Amino acid sequence: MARSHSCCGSVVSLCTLHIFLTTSGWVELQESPSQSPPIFVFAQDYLEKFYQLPRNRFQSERKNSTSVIMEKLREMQRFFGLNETGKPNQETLEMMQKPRCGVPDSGDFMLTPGNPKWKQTNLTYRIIKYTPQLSEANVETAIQKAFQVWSNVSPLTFTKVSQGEVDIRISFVQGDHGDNSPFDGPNGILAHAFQPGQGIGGDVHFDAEETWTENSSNYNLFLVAAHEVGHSLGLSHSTDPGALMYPNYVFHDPSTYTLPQDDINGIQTIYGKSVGISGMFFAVLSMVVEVGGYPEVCLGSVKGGRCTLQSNTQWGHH
Ligand SMILES: [Ca+2]
Ligand SMILES: [Zn+2]
Ligand SMILES: [Zn+2]
Repeated sequence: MARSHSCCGSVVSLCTLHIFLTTSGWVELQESPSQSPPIFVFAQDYLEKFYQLPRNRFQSERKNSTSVIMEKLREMQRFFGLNETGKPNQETLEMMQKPRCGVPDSGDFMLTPGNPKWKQTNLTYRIIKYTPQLSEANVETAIQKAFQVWSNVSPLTFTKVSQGEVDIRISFVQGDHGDNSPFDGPNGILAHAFQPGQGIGGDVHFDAEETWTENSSNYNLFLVAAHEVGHSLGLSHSTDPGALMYPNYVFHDPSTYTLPQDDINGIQTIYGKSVGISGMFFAVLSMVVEVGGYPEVCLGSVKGGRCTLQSNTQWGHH
């Protein structure tokens, strides 16, 4: 895994801060003058965003919730496979600095509880708002490839629509954009997406203040989009650092990217496997019945239940 482990990360530089663990388990900070925000605010903010630590409206309330914070810290450390100390030690703070998805690692995300899924397998999407950093064609290619990662291993199909109502709306937005989950400027939270459902359900938002790329520099749009589409389809975060649904951004070469087994298992648990050979058989049968003749034999590879025919026409399953 090509995971980056830089100490002086991009969100908040913690390297020059000295941390002393107190007997109560929380921290006292010895800050160099320009360091802001302090670590405990940073750590609490992280736990509030991603581990459902209740938000305290007043600074004074924070003092009373040390045990709650420690429990949430342990939960976070458990998720990332760190030592479950309940204390914001160096490795914990470094993990919190990594750029990541805005969807929480535990509990329900904004919408309906349970395990929502799309009832139909033929889904539509629309790119509502583009980023000026990439050409529209490049954005469309990245998004299309992101959907393909999932359609390759499931019965799902995705069709791009340019007008009207669709299942999955995609947009680049910044700051507070009306869904109670504001973006935070460059780095930090890169994007988020909603579970399957009506209205905002399934929608994908990218932080428009990130630098979006089609290469290895931060942040590769295809990789982030493929992750977010996983949420749009009903998947939550994986603790497997190799999985696409791992919450932190990890670069992989997009040109050779294949979906890790953990994610394949996840999507197939919800929607079943791609229709594959047996589905092809029935598709051929129905085609014979329909046109009263024999179709061309599938010579190409069967990908995502699709067969590329000799005549170069594609057909799938229903
Ligand atoms: Ca951001
Ligand atoms: Zn995510
Ligand atoms: Zn949003």
